[in-house]
Amino acid sequence: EAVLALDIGGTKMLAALVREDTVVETHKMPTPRSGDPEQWLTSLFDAISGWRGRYDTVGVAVSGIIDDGCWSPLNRKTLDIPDGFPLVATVKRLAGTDAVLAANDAQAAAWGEFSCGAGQGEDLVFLTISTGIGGGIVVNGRLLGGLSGHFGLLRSLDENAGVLEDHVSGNWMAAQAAPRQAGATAREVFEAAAAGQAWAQDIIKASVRQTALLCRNIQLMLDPARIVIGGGIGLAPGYLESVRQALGSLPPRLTPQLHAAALGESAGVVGIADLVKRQN
Ligand code: BMX
Repeated sequence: EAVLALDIGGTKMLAALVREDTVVETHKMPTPRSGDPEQWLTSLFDAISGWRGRYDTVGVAVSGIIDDGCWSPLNRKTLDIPDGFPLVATVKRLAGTDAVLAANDAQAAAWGEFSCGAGQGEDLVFLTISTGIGGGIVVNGRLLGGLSGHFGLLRSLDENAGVLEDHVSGNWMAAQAAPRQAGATAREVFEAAAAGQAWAQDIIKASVRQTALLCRNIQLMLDPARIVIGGGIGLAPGYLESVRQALGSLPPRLTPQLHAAALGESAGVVGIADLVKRQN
C-alpha cells in the first residue's frame, strides 16, 4: 500500500502517492494567497479524491512548526497561517484514517535526502532556499526535530534587519526586483540575470553571499559530511555553483561539501512518506 504524502510550502502544495520510496502519482497546486489551511487542505483533498483507497497512511510536511499535531508559522512573511491550526486532526478527518504524521517541510526533505537522495546514508544538513529558508539536520543517522535547522530565522545584532530569510529567499528576491519589474517572481529574476541584466545578477549575488556564509557557519557548528541544497532558488541553474565560488579558497578542512538535492522538489514527500512507514 502507498503512503499519501503532502508537502505544503509558501509557494506550492504538492500531493504524492509514494510506494517504496518512489513517487507514483503527483498533483501540484499553488498555495492560495487567501483563505485558511482548512480550505487549502479541503481543495487539495478534492483534487486527489481519485486516489481514495490507494493509501492507508498519510504524511504531511509543512512550512512552519508542528507541536502536538498543531501547525504554527514562525515567519508569517513566508507563510501566513494562524497559530495552532489543528493539522493532524484535520487531515485525519479529510483522509479518513488515524495514521497521520506531520513534520516540518525542510526536516522531512532532509530525511528524504539522507535516506534515499544525495546524502547516501551520510550525516547531512539540508538547506532549502525557497520562499523562505528552511533546514534539517541528520546526526548519527537521526533526524533532529522541533526548531532545529530553522536557519532562515537566524538573526544578526541589527534588530531592525529582521531574520536571515528576509534577505536571501525567493520572497526577498521578488521584493528586490519589484522596482525594476512590477510583480516579478524569483524565477523571472533568474531569467533576467541569464539575459545579462545587471540588476538581477546583483540580487542573486547578494543572496548567494549570504547562503555561502550560512554554509560556512553550519560547517563550524555541526561539521556535516555534506550540505545538501534544495528548493526552487537553491536548485535554480547556476545558484549552487555560485555558492561554491563565493566560499572562495577556504582551507580544505573548513570547506563545506555542497551537493544538489537529488530528489529535487520531491524530497519533502519522499522524506515524510519514509518517516510514516518507519512509524507504522
Ligand atoms: C520558514 C519557516 C520554516 C520553513 C522555511 C522554508 C514558516 C511558515 N516557515 O523559515 O518552518 O521550513 O521557511 O519554507 O515560518 P518554504 O515555505 O520556503 O518551503
